[in-house]
Amino acid sequence: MELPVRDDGWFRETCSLWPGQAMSLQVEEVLHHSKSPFQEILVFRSKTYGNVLVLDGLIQCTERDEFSYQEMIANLPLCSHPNPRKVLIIGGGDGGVLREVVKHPCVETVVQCEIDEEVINVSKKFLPGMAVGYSSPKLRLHVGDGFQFMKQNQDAFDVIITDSSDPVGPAESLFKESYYQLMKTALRDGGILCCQGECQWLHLDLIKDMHKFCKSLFPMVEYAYCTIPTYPSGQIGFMLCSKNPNTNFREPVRQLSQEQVDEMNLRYYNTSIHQAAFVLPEFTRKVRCSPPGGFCFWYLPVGKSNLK
Ligand code: SPD
Repeated sequence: MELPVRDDGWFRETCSLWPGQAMSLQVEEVLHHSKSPFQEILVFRSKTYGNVLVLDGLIQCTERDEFSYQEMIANLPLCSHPNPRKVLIIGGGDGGVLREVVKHPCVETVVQCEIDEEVINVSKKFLPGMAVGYSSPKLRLHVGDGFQFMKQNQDAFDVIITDSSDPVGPAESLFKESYYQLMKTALRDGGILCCQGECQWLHLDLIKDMHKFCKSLFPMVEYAYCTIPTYPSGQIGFMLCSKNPNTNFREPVRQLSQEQVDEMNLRYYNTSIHQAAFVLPEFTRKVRCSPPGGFCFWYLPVGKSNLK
């Protein structure tokens, strides 16, 4: 297996999902390189971003900036639910989302369903600051396929978080309507889901399609985003859906005090950034569509929801 580090000592992330651009990190030492039954796993120590986990050539997390994504994908849904007691995480093998979820005292049980046990083991070894969640007594770890797991566990969860890789290869199905339908049946009444939602600078068509089918399935749907230097274009988004028509994602029903933020050791998430995460730039509110005969722009008025 060829080591995906260039002769000049740099790792370069390229992908058909972001043509013509690349994120590069300088490698100090390759710590792990293997091929699991599911994917190629690389961990290296970088010059300025700490240890970095790369799956099938795509950066999943770095020790320096992972907290923004992991805190947001966990806390946006958890603070939007009045009493999340049982949580399901699909994916998230590095453990960072799990670390954030178990911090909430009201959360009693977290089921993590990760298909690739090797990612869990590698993360425990090289990303201990993320994998710390695996020692929580609240955890029930299930190594297996998320689709199968949800088919067998219906009406079971208050919150479902999908921490997936990008929609190329195996993770592609996690961005489809059938997957969201399955999550809907696995949620209890009033349940909320939050999924990795790619980047508005790169994947506006995908986001628009996802938003459309989500609106056909759930009464409340919103899109939010955070900044993160090592993801493509420095941002990543989140698709949030609720079975409760009264959920207002923009005004979290559970607002953390500064004391709670400090106690939970949050470094990105607070109530203000929760509220701000749903304020979208004009180019995202004006979603392009291409009807027969040309282009049109749907102007989406400022209101309760940016994407209608
Ligand atoms: N472009 C990379 C998107 C990766 C999202 N998942 C990251 C896993 C971190 N827990």
